Amino acid sequence: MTLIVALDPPLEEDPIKWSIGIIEKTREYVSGFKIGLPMLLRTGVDAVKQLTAATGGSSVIADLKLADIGFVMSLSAAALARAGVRGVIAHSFVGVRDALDALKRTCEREGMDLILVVAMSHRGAEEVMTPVVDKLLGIAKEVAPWGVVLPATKPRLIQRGRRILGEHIKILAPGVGAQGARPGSALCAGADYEIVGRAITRAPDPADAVLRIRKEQMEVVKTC
Ligand code: BMP
Repeated sequence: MTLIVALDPPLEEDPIKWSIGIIEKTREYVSGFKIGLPMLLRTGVDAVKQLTAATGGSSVIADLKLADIGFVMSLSAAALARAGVRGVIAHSFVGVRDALDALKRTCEREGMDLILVVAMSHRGAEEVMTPVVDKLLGIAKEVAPWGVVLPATKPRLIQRGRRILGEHIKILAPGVGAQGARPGSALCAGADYEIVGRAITRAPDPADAVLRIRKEQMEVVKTC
């Protein structure tokens, strides 16, 4: 399956109840779920165990976009691993030595997937990140994480990432739906998963939204 649901709960909802509701409606049709700071700040890491238990085997990725020295990033990753979180997202721009090298060792020790942000979906990413994308891809290649984040809104960056990183590193692409990219377009460019948040979680019927997005992914992939 090629879909990951981004769970970013509305402030007026109970974040855990709201997330479990979405997880139960969609888990059989998706590869996993992504949680981030808006959730973790409100629930703390222990409550995340309820989410990882509710997924029934699909994975939960913690999108903290870590960007610190290796020692500190490792503390965050290890705390998440102990709550049953399967993967953690860090920024690639912090570099390898004393940073991502240490985080990678921690992830290996904790049995966790490391995912590095190489480029981003929003327009401001053109100011600093996109101009140095080859450098960031070089860091990702050296670290050899389980996966990288490349934006669905900029398919040429996904194509470039696939060419430079080869076939073994997974590409996760956010930006489908609310940010404008069409379901399936990032898969056509070389991504393994599309990350979709609001187009699913804010839909009146999230299960129906997932099914429609999957159908569109399949139709688009047939034409690429
Ligand atoms: P939505 O489909 O509602 O736009 O959500 C996209 C999700 O992907 C959000 O959780 C956001 O943090 C994440 N994301 C993104 O939108 N762009 C990036 O470049 C990197 C991300 O992690």
